[in-house]
Amino acid sequence: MTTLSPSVDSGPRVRVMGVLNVTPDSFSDGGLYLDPRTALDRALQMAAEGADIIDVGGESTRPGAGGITVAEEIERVVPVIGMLRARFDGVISVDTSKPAVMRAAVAAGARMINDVCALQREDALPVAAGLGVDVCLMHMQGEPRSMQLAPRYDDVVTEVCGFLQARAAACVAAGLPAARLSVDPGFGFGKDLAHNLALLRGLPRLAALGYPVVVGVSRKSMIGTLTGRAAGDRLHGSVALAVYAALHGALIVRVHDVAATVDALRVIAAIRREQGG
Ligand code: 9MG
Repeated sequence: MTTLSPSVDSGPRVRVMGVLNVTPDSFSDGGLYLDPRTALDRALQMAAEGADIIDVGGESTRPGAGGITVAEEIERVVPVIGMLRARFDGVISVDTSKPAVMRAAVAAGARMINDVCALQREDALPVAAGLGVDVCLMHMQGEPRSMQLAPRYDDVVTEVCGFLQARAAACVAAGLPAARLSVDPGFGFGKDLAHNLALLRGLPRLAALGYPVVVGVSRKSMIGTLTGRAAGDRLHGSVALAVYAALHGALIVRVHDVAATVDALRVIAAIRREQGG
């Protein structure tokens, strides 16, 4: 039996999820990939750079974002997923909270649902359970429109762990196998800088829940606060946090800058292999 903690165990390879926002208004790449062909090219570029998963989203979840209709969201993501399915062997994930979008995306070839609402919307849980795909359950306090106004916790790590554990239990009770689930503390979703830093320190506790932990910090405002840099200039901070997350229990990192992240993770994987062997 190993006595190594997740932070020093050589562990399984950390997977890279590339972000593809087919939206006009996402915080760092909004408007760049609204055209399905341009979106496909970007997805194929991330695949060539080593992405294991491509996460296709049609609705921005940045702080202050408004909503769009089901039809608009399907119109944005389904053509891209359909074209990508024929050209990419890895996992296509759909970033949505809407049951009808989940159904349409899986019919087009998605094999994972990334839900920032953790399947709490009406019908989302039974629909996802019936689709037979993997699901990432993310924590968010509040809703995108207002979540950053005054986030408050007594103990952010304990509360986020408790929420994710309860949502995972609800999924299993609804027939979604535990082996299909991953959990994500939702950096920046109703969290200030101190909450985000506490959650990074608390990653081993999240990993101890027993589900793969997904971490999405790429280009987020916490990096802007720490470095003073704009969203398009946060590569170094993003890679540093992806490496930190990988060393402390994350099994999937959700990133915009795939090539740089893959290189960094390859380097630390080699060190960890030596340590493990
Ligand atoms: C859609 N989306 C935006 N940020 C995210 C994050 O941190 N995690 C996950 N799972 N999805 C996210």
